Amino acid sequence: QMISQGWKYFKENFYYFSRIPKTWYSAQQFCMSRDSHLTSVASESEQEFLYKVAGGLFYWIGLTKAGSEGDWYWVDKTPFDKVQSARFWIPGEPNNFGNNEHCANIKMSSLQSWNDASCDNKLFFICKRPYIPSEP
Ligand code: 2F8
Ligand code: CA
Repeated sequence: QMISQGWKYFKENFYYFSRIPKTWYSAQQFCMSRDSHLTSVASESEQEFLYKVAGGLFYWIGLTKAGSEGDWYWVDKTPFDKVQSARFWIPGEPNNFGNNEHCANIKMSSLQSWNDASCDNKLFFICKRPYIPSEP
């Protein structure tokens, strides 16, 4: 069987850790061109997997804001659980610094690792796509 080159497997999904920095939007475009999206983070074990592979470098994740309230949502359509997700922000974040921080990244090598930043920053990024077994 062909193994997805450059993609890491974890619990039913493949993850791609880019080596080239892009704006949040360009990163999401890149992920979509590879049948994926910027990653969602739906559990503590997933968060732990991601920050450990990230190794202290900054990576965009698939969390951004929409609507008049500026509510956070996952670009892969995973429902955003504000209460369960609160523990993954760096203390004091998200702070919408300069009123221009509408995209989230993994900034720290820690369970509390997320920061909101300007979507125009060029960062590495993480794509996620489900592993779909094919029939024999
Ligand atoms: O102190 C936290 C603060 O640090 C930076 O702003 C000075 C970050 N900016 C970027 O990463 C672009 C803020 O997002 C962060 O809240
Ligand atoms: Ca911030």
